[in-house]
Amino acid sequence: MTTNSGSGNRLKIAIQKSGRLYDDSIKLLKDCGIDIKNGVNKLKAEAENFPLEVYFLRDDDIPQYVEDRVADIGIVGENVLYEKQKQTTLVEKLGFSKCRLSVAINKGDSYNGPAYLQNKIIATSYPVLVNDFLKKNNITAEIHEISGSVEIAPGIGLSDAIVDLVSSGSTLFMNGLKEVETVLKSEAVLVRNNELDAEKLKLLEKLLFRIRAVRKAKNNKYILLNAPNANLEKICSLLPGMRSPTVLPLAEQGWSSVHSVLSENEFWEIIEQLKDAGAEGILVIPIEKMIG
Ligand code: PRT
Ligand code: ZN
Repeated sequence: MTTNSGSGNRLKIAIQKSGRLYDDSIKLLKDCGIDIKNGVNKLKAEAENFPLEVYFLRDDDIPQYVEDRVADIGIVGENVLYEKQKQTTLVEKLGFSKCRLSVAINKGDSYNGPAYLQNKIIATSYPVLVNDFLKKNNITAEIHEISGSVEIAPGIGLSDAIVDLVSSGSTLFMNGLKEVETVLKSEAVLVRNNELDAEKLKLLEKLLFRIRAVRKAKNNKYILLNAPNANLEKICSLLPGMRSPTVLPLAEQGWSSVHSVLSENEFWEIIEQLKDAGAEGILVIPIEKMIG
């Protein structure tokens, strides 16, 4: 493969051309300060302010292109990554396009674990992952591979069960099916070619540094509040901050302004405790980037 079109020093990233991964992939790059001009139906685009070249592809093809180093890195769902079994390295989970690959059966049937599937016909677009799942559970079943609308297979008598991606569950529900077992939990991930040279790895590190700062910021909020000095110690103990909270005196005697950072997970619980400890005028502000 010749890659010498003056782009040797650019990191080549493959992202989905259109579909469920597209918007969040572009947004992630944008949040990392990387602007991409994507002409309609273009296969390739160059970032303006980062040495990055973007290839727009079908998600199914991304693992192969990364293995072959047509692209140095790629963004793809774990479901596709593991199904395709290409030689790539998972660099980072990206936290979007979350879904699960699940077994679903007719709503009225009772499920007694994977043994339910013994000698049954299973329709799926993920034969490799289903085969692994069956093997792991010592089940023999027939896999019927179909590429789309898997959820209609039981209704038209094509299969007894399906294994398909689920997010809200409404597709299953509308087709008279119920989800009974998770085969794989999936989200978008960043993958890379196994043999990137030092220069490409350095660029990848640079990109990764930005991605982590963006993701960390998304999971954290900046919080400001007014605290009566009498309760300051208690309030500060609830707020870890990046190092420790910032405390500034208010013009009003006996009160301080406290600034800190809270993670999304513990957010509501800590807000309650802060109020109980006498905090007032609590402001919560999104953080754009978070370093360190
Ligand atoms: O054209 P190309 O091949 O690139 O795209 P595609 O049509 O193969 O993929 P696309 O864009 O539909 O999905 C891309 C990736 O998004 C998948 O590989 C998953 O990693 C991820 N993802 C997240 C999902 C879903 N959620 C999802 N709900 N992919 C598909 N679905 C489908 C599912 O197959 C089912 O038909 O949505 C339906 C179920 O959704 P609910 O909400 O009704 O449960
Ligand atoms: Zn696809």
